[in-house]
Amino acid sequence: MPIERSERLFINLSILMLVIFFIAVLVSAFIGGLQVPAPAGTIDPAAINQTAPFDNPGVRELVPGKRYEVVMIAQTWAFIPGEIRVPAGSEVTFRITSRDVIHGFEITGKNANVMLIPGQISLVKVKFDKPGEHYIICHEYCGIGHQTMYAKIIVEPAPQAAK
Ligand SMILES: [Cu+2]
Repeated sequence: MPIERSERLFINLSILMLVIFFIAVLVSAFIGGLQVPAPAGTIDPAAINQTAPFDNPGVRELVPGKRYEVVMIAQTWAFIPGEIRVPAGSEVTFRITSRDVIHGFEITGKNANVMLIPGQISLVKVKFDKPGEHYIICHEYCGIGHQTMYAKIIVEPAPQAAK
């Protein structure tokens, strides 16, 4: 059965678009550092205060000056802890959950953006190369105090290497 010329053109355009989008996915995954959210565990939101590690939120040093873990709780309308200090050149894994409603987690100037769902634990890995300040902001509307919900990340100059 012959295919009409205009139909053939649209079939070819559709195939071309699939190829372009597939290449875009590969580029963002391998060059853009795309992080696909993966389930990192579940938690009973009512028992956060009794469940490790969320019973003790804060910054943990895994490898001094290089690798850190931040255990963080989002709740209306704050992130706990509200201020984080790490040295430049460190890789930080954020382990976050929400105590009450759905919150957002975005780090300004970084490739980090997840939703925080009560009962779910999210993991985000971020590298901080240069000294400076970043903000963690909530991007899911979570009530009348939503616009005040943020935390600060202070990236301090790396300590001089011992000679
Ligand atoms: Cu919010």
